[in-house]
Amino acid sequence: MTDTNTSERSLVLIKPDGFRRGLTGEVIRRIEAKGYTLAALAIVTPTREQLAAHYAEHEGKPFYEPLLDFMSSGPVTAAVIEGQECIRGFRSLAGATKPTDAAPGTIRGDLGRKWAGTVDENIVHGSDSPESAEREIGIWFPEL
Ligand code: DAT
Ligand code: MG
Repeated sequence: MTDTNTSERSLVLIKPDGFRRGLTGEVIRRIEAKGYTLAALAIVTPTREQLAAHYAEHEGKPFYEPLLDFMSSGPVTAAVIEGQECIRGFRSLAGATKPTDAAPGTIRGDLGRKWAGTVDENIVHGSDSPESAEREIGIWFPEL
């Protein structure tokens, strides 16, 4: 990973499990406490089309349909966050994909756990590269 002085933007989603459990404020608190700023914030009930675009890279995988079902099961909070290296930094705050493996201190490690079902419910999404971030921001905040 190259370090950069240029401010970047990342797309964060607080997924339906996080929204239902009332963890929206806690996730935003951690983002702000880290020092990143909010550039956009919205509560959205995602459409299937939005989710298919967002998760296009996973189409055909065994967890793809359960993932779309889960992600369309209720409102999500979408945010654009800003700051130097915030893409990598938020992934670090979020922790490993599987909440069982995510380190304590991370969002998924502290607040998530394994539940019954095919898909890993893990509270948050964060973009994984500058290219993904710009693509995903276009899906959730077409006006930006
Ligand atoms: P991440 O969200 O950490 O970037 P990802 O992009 O590989 O992970 O996968 C998207 C989501 O799909 C992930 O947050 C949870 C779910 N998922 C990924 N791999 C899975 C698996 N092997 N079994 C069940 N769900 C999975
Ligand atoms: Mg991903």
